[in-house]
Amino acid sequence: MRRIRANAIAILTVAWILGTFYYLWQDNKPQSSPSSSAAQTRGRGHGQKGVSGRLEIHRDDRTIPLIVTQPPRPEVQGQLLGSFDEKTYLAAKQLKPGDDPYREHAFNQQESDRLGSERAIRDTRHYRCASLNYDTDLPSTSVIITFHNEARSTLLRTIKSALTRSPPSLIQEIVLIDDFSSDPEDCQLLAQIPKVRCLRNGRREGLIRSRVRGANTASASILTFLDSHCEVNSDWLQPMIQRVKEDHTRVVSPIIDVISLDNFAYLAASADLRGGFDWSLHFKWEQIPIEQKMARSDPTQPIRTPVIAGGIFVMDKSWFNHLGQYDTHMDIWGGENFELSFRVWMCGGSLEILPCSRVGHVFRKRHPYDFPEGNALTYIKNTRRAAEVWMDEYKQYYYSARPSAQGKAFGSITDRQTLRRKLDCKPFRWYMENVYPELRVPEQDAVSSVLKQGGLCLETRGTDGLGLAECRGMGANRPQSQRWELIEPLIRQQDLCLAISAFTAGSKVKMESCNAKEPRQKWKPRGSALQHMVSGLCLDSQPPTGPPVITQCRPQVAGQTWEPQVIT
Ligand code: UD2
Ligand code: MN
Repeated sequence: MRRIRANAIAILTVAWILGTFYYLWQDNKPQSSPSSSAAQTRGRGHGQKGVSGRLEIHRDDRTIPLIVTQPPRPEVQGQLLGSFDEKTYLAAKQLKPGDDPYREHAFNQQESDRLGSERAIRDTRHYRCASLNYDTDLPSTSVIITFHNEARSTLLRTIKSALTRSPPSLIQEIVLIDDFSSDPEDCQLLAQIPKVRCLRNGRREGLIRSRVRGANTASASILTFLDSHCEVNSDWLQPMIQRVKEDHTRVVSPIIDVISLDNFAYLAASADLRGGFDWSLHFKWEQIPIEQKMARSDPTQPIRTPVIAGGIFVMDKSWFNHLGQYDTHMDIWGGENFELSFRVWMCGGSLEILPCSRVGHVFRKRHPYDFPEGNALTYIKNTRRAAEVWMDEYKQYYYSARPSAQGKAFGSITDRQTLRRKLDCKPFRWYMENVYPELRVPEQDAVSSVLKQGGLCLETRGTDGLGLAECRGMGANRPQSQRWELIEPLIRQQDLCLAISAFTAGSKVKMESCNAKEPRQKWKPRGSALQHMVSGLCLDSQPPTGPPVITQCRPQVAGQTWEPQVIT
């Protein structure tokens, strides 16, 4: 009896020591330089320390006991995978000696293959999350994963982690959409796994149309979208389904942890971030505003977010359909997360990040796949559609930040405009004031002036005409046509700017869409004159009130004397 007890103690001690070493080793593994702006801000600032025999992670100011998400037991594995033969599936796509492991997928495929499809990862949630309770009758979900030439090991890990780390009753099905990958078997073979279905596109559609196809065949009332290189963490699903069950207009995301693209280490992301963007519609993670952070007494509470990253979220299926799914004229990749985010907020819903839900994702530095129309043009087309349909007068800031978008084709947006009217969505101004007041409008500080010459004011007429006229109104009553913003190098009126029609003396001056990079629109003050920077000629109104032209600069000539007067 005593021997048995002694043995048990010895085994436990050895297991404890091994466990300790494993986690120390995991935490000290070289951490990759993160692959994107997302990863740069995510996964920062944690260290580890042992306190009186108990391992703890210190992150920010909180102490998180080390809880580990274990891989499933082998007998559970068997039931989970059905007739699917994992070994053969993975072996068929192994790298050959000498192959560059980053070439095909822009992450270290060798490391992913080596890891296998399941492993223990750290439970990265705040410790309080583990004691939260969820309804026992939560509705089930259809998990939708679209992919184009994904590595087999990462795709399988996404699926298996979802199956093993979710209560089985919550996973109705996993719908894979193979977006015309080179090898149809990547998807077909996976359909041998119970609950997994595979749809293959007959041509490359891009992730937006692929997700819509998946959503249209989904049988559950709740949709869960995942990228094809994720790994979900403990209890990732319950918090998201709970929030959507309570209010079907909520669209919720997990905190997206970072899976290193070099060594596949699973790294905790900061819990103080939300989704944001700049005027070029470039997504970024940003700190929660300080007032909101101060007001957060409970770290398990949802975080309101102006936009979602796009790849990982849960949404009620009828709400997804009611709001118009996605803009299916967007191609391949990019911009759909803004379109969806604006639409959700402006049409009566909300977006949240749930700190008690964690999903790992491999952030990459480049796209490993081709864009049939080119990467830049596709991004412009997609974001331009989002800006044109949803951003109202604020779209001018998008065009100033992304001048190359002007004149690029973006197809017809009539259907989406009709949708916006039908849904009776709020204006973008509302979104700016209520959802994202932290997004500064570039010209907010710019002051309006009148441009006086003698007693007359420069004004716009019709679409692109200009002339001098009697100055009208005072202060707020000044007409729009006589208000100018002088923001070097532009002389601006709303989204139109003063431009020369040619670089020679005598050329007419007209109004056109602003573009700070356009040489014809660049001006600077020179004494009391306004000089065109490239031609060196000066703005001149031909006597007495004729349309302005550019002429040789001559000091103190009446037609070249402009007096900007700030409108107060
Ligand atoms: C982020 C999102 C991604 C999407 C994208 C903007 C996360 C974690 N990821 O970029 O979901 O919202 O921003 O559009 O928030 N794919 C196809 N067909 C294609 C191209 C891609 O099916 O033609 C798949 C791809 O295999 C992957 C998913 O779409 O599963 C997203 O693509 P990504 O991983 O290259 O995008 P990512 O994470 O850089
Ligand atoms: Mn991705």
